[in-house]
Amino acid sequence: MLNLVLFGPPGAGKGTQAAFLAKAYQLVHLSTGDILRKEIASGSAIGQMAKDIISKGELVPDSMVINLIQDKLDKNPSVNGFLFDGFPRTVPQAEALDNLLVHYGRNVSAMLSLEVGKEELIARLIKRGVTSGRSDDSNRSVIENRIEVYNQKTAPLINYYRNAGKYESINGEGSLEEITKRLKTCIDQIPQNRKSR
Ligand code: B4P
Repeated sequence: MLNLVLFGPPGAGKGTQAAFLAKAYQLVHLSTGDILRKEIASGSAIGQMAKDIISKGELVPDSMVINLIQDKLDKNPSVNGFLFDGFPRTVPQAEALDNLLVHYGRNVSAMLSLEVGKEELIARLIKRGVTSGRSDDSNRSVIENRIEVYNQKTAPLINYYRNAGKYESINGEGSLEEITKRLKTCIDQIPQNRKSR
């Protein structure tokens, strides 16, 4: 089994690369950003709560995303593995994920961290904002706030996974194909004992 956390700041290419990797390794792709955007589009109670938070570039409450992920794990009991994209984003989320995976007899095989410079991140998100219609890609100050929130609340996860011996750093700049190749090389080198559950 292979359970991967695809990690990085907003605009690092998580969603982009997750699509390639999920297909290549036959993993269930779980993007909390995509799940929340579907909740917003459907007008659900969760979506209504998340909408304003996301448009300001803040994180939704931990309990909300943990429950959404738990629901997806419940619905996919016997799959090859999961690709977590945009989750966990805080230390309490990472702890909750570890506990949930233990419950299902799984563990995190590796955390793949895409490294991209701040100006490149901003340029990518502004470009996407022109066509995506996403409220959180709408202006530079919201994008800068997302990067700030990442630095304060999400970057500490690097140490969390480093301490667990699961942190892998990958250069996230270059062509899509080059980055996919780097990620695959890294995944293929994960020791077998980390892929056994
Ligand atoms: P996400 O959907 O996860 O948004 P994101 O961080 O911007 O990542 P995304 O995957 O969309 O972008 P990507 O880097 O692929 O989250 C949105 C919001 O939901 C969060 O801000 C938060 O409010 C909330 N949320 C989600 N998960 C949460 C959680 N766990 N806890 C609390 N709140 C949560 O790519 C960006 C752009 O770069 C794309 O346009 C792509 O085409 C381009 N790109 C990618 N690779 C490139 C490359 N190599 N070269 C050039 N461009 C590239």
